[in-house]
Amino acid sequence: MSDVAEPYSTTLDFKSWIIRPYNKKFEVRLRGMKNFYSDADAVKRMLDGGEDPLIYEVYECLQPSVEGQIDFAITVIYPGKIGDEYNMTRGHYHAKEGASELYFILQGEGFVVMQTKEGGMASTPLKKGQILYIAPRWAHRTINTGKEKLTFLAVWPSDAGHDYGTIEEKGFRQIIIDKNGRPTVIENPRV
Ligand code: S6P
Ligand code: ZN
Repeated sequence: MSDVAEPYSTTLDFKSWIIRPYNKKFEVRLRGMKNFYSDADAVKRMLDGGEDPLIYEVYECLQPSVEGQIDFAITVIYPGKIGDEYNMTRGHYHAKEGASELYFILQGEGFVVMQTKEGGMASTPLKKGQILYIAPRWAHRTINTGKEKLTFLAVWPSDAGHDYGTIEEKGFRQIIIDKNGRPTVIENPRV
């Protein structure tokens, strides 16, 4: 029986939208994702000025990375901008190309931008109650364009793996910026 995973449960608090217990938590501040923003000057100005804001945090329930298991996590993206670009996750491809994912939006508003290595591009506005299916091969980044936290539950195969390097090096082809006070999807000038 020793190699049989045990069932368990955790609880989602409907006020704070945090799950407890979780088995891993990570926080991403600006310094930790400085190469992911398109406005390098704005990033440098903030960091040189001693500002290193918390952009997002993730509460994860991870299983062993084997086929058949699923991982899940709550992501909380804080409101704010770096230059004109809204607070967002780094974004990634799943290393295992056949791995898909589900997002359940719990709080706030924003966008998800998605792309494939074959040139596919998609962007979808997100609001509370929405369920987003991220098909295999689509890289995904979530952006908070609102004034409150953007919080969502993600569920994905435990053996998916995460490729951040491709996005860090090449950027997303579409980014979401504040243009005259409105979230606007534009082509990334850096790409
Ligand atoms: C994992 C899933 C999410 C993200 C989280 C942070 O497959 O997509 O739990 O890990 O939203 O984003 P990122 O791009 O830093 O992993
Ligand atoms: Zn993912």
